[in-house]
Formats: sequence, structure tokens, C-alpha cells
Amino acid sequence: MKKILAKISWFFSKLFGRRQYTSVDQEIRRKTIISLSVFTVLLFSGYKAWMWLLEQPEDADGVERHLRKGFEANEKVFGKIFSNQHMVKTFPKSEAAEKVRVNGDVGLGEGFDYKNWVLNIQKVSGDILTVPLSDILALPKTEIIYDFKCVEGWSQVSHWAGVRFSDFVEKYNLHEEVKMGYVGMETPDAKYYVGVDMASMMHPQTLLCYEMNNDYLPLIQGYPLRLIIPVKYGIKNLKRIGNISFSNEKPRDYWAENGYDYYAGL
Ligand SMILES: Nc1nc2c(c(=O)[nH]1)N[C@H]1C(S)=C(S)[C@@H](COP(=O)(O)O)O[C@H]1N2
Ligand SMILES: [Mo]
Repeated sequence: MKKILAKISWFFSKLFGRRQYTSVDQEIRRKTIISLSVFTVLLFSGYKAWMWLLEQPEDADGVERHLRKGFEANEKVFGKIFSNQHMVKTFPKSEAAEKVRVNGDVGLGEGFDYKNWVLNIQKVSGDILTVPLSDILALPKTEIIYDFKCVEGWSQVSHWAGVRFSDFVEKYNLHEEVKMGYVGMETPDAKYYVGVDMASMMHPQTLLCYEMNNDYLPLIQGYPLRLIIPVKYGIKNLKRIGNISFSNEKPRDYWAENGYDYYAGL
């Protein structure tokens, strides 16, 4: 063993040691050997790393686990830190669109019994709290005019009003509930559903919204109650809320299931 080590150190001292060169040829040869060895080592380690990545097990949806970890880390940073700690820019009423764009009708099917609608809140105790529209209309009203953004690439300044989710929480003593990490919401028929992190739900611009342009919401825009959550893309702004629940696991989310970022933060 000692002999081998001595041989190796002799080789390296020859290669890198400070010496007088007898010719330019020798100097060139030495530099070529060094470059070739460095290149070989880099090539080999690159190949090894690539093979290692290929050998990693895949998730059910075919995404390499280690790449997936990268995505998830990004989601955590961008979803949690950036999206819910700032106020979204607001606009004067004069800039709000009169004809508000309509997009997405999943869960807004025919046969909705709007006269008997109530909001169902699943409490952590297991009890269900039911709140009729008249009680929601009686809570303090907050308005917002902001640039609503859809992931499909359009945006529009629009004018909404409703009760802040955080005010609703106070009014109905949902203090145990908001200790949880996420809020799950779905349409009465459960066909469209979203999950939102608690910090974004408790953001002062997040509304349980019942008005657009000083009037009730049109049916296609979520009458009687929708979510307006300016720190998120349109996909999270669920129209026609039927049920609300709380959990520490991520609630199911319609567009996350279809490959979009779970947090969809702005
Ligand atoms: N119930 C329900 N809510 C929904 C959708 C949907 O398909 N069904 N689409 C979402 C998307 S992608 C967007 S951009 C907004 C559009 O809201 P608007 O129709 O009021 O413009 O609603 C969101 N909420
Ligand atoms: Mo959207």
C-alpha cells in the first residue's frame, strides 16, 4: 500500500511539481496531460451523475423523484413566502371593466337550487355550521378593484365586494379551524374544488364575494358566493362556494390535479 502511495505521489510531483523545463515541447506535453486528465474526470463524473439520475425511481405520474423535490421546494418558497405577504395593487373604480370576462364553468351546471343555497362549514369538531346568504350580507362589506389574472394569459381590472374571509372567521369563531394549514372549498355539486394555504386565505384582500360592479354576482360568475383571492391566479377563485373545510394536508385541487402549480400564487 505504502509503495502504491509513493508511486502516486511521485507521479503527481512529476506532473505538477515546479521544475526547470528543458524544452517548450516538454511544457506543452505536461499541460496536455493535465487537461486530458481533468477532462476525463469531468466526463466520468458527469456520466455517473446522469446514470444515477436515470436509476432513480419515478413517481406515479412519471416525474423523477429528485426533480420532483426541486419542484416542491420551489412551490414552498414561491407559494408561501411571496404570494401572501404583500398587498395586491388596487385601482380606482373608473378603471374597472363594465363587461367582466367569464371563464370556466366547471361545477356551475344546470339544476342548481339557488333559493335553498346555504354555505356549509365543516368545523374541526366535526359539526357542520350552515350560514344563509342573508347572514353573510349582514357582515361588514369590503370592496376591491384589482387586476384579476388568469393563467391562460389574460387579465382584467374588475370590481368585487364581499366579506373578508378573516372577518368571517372572527364572526363565526373559527379560531380552531384557522390553526390548520389549508382551507378546502368546493362547489355544491363538488365538481370544482380548490385548496388554499391558510396565510393566503387570511390575507386582508381575500373575500367571500357576493357582488360584482355593485350588483349580485351573475349565476355564471358564482352567484350567490364566490372566492376572490387577489394573491392567487384565477384558477383558485372558486365560483359558487358550497362547502368549506379545514385540514393540515393539502385539500384536493382541480387544476393542481391537472398539472398546475398547487399554490398558483402571484
Ligand atoms: N366553479 C368554478 N369556478 C371557477 C372556474 C370554474 O371552471 N368553475 N374557473 C376558474 C378560472 S380558470 C378563472 S380564470 C376564474 C374566472 O372567473 P370569471 O368567470 O368571473 O372571470 O374562475 C375560476 N373559478
Ligand atoms: Mo383561469
